[in-house]
Amino acid sequence: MPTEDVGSRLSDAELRERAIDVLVGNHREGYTVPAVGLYPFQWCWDSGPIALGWAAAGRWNDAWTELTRLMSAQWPSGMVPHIVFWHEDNSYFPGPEIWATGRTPPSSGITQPPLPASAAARLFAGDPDRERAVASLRSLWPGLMAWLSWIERARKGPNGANVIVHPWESGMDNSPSWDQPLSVVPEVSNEHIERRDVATVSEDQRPSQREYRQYLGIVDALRAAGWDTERQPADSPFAVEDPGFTAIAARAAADLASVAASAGLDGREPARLAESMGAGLEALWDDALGWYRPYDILGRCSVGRATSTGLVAIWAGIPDAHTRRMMERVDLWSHSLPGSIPTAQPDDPSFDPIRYWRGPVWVLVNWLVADGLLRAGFTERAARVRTGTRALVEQGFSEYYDPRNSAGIGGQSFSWSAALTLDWLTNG
Ligand code: 2M8
Repeated sequence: MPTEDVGSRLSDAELRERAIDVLVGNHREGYTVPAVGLYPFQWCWDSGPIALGWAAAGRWNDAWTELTRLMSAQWPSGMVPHIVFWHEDNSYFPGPEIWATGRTPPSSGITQPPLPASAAARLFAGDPDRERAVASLRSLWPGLMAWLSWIERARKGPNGANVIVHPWESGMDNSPSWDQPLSVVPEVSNEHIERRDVATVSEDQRPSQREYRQYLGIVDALRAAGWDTERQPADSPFAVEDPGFTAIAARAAADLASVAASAGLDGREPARLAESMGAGLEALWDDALGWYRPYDILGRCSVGRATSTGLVAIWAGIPDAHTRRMMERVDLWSHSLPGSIPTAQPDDPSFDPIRYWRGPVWVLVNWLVADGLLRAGFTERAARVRTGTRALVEQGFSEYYDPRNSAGIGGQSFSWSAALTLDWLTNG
């Protein structure tokens, strides 16, 4: 992200200072909220990028603490919850009383992609204090491995890919990829739901009311089944093999395997998991579409078109031919939509340029794709994604951006947009 990028208005130093201000403003005791007001707790996969942001800011203790705090909420099965409600705050719905998981600290009862495991490996490799790096990784290791083992054990689908039991587990909540499996999910039984997100963000940028009622319908079903994290794919009315989740899990296992030996740990088990999850991901490749597609277990078919959940497979390390085919399609999109990579296919009827995961550009998706491209040697394409992302974040660290005009929308002063900018500014 060099300063001389065409269109740059801010210097690296100015951008850096603004990004640090966002993280500082969102920092709580030992963890960082994604956005004040909109998301006032600790979110699982957000913690990964946020930890990298703290490291890039030189605040290594905060970086490690972000991860240890998250992992301290791990369930005995190995599941790491997608939200940890560290304190009371009624500005978010559904809060702990709806989840009613009975856990201390209060948490949701579903997970999110295990990006924090990759963040731990990155922190370990980069931390200038080697003693702290070794001690921190060694203390996180059993929990991270238990998480990945639980994913392999309790969330392996018929194609060998990883199963999500709620769209929230994908992190890409209202992606058009979930429309078909969600269409058979019953809505929550009670009449009244108290959405708070629409108090902060315009309703046309958020999931629909029907989707929300179905999200809560799934929570109802899992709660009624007693939050048994060993059998959630059977308990949920929504069970889908997700390429994005699988890619992040496969890469997490590979990242842990790659640093194990230098920390005096055994890398054989994470290497085995990486191979197994990587094979599951490949099983989701749809050669006719030229994209990775989710598989709906209950409907017994592949679903969705070209969306971000298939594209982030690039982060895992995939065959070059698959990367090329997906990026050729992305290049076609960028003729009409200059604001970098939309999260859904622009000529699909489901596309909506401002509605959350149905079209807008997200810094995290760009970062995952650019990193995967770079590692696979697609240097020029990776640089293009970064340049496009820089033009967005210079306007402010928004939650997401309209790909038609690059306007920053959704929540503002958003943690991972700032954190990943810091990572790029610091680590190239
Ligand atoms: C969004 O999801 C939460 C539910 O988990 C929500 O809409 O209330 C998603 O963008 C998700 O990926 C993200 O982790 C979370 C916090 O940033 O917000």
